[in-house]
Amino acid sequence: MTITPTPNPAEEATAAASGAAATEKFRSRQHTGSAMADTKRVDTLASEMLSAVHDIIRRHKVTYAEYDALKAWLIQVGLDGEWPLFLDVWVEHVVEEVANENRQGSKGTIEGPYYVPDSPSFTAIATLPMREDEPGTPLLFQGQVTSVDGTPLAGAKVEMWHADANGLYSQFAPGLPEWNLRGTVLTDDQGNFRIHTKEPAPYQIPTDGSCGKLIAAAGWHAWRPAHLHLKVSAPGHQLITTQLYFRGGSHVEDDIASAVKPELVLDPAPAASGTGNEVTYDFVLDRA
Ligand code: MBD
Ligand code: FE
Repeated sequence: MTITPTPNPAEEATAAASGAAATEKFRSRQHTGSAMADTKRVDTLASEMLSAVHDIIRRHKVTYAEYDALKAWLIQVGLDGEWPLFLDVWVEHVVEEVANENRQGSKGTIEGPYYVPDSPSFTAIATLPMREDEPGTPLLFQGQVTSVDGTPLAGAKVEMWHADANGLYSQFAPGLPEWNLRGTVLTDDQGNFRIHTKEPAPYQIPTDGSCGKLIAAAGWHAWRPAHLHLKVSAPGHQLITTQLYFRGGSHVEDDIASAVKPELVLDPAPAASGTGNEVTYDFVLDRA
């Protein structure tokens, strides 16, 4: 018997649909099989991971019923396409911590499952692609990209993507324009950029799939604070992947994905234009 996602005639956003899209996008972007070519390294990491599991089983006297529940759940995570979601929510933050521990410049945080490369490109003053009636408070996000020595970086790439006011990401939920709330903005000759968008809302990870089942079974919540995703890059510099949050917003203090850092919390103020809010945030890139 093949197991297929539940039919979804109303084209609602479902865990199965966003999971399948995230899994497919990840697989199409990944060419890094060689990272696992070192036998000694694989031996060390796989052995230690298994030992950690064995230790938990002994300490908590895990039963056959629990072992079978785990097996069924792991199978279902794959069927739901939720491995990218699971890993990015509960594991990636430690990988990011280790990867960026020696950076001098701006803080990074996790990428998450919903990045898409090659979004539409704009010069320094840009409005992200959005629907005519895109809901949400207008937000002007502006700043400067510099090198760690303070040199402005002209032509730096500021890629931004975020959910809409309903918590949906284009290309991972039905009914949204392909590049809704995704764009690549190039800085001007002083390294400056200005991006007009709409403030995102707090975001609940899909609750109708395997990750949702785990959350419910463990008595956790499924929320991430409202956030903007960014990748900032320039020739001769290390790309930074980050997210920015909004002070005082829900779940800034208890992000399910553990991806908030104090340096990443914005303080928007009413915009000088009189419409919506604005905030300035500068990016400092480490040399490559
Ligand atoms: C998201 O939007 C996200 O940013 C992460 C890290 C996990 C799930 C959904
Ligand atoms: Fe996100």
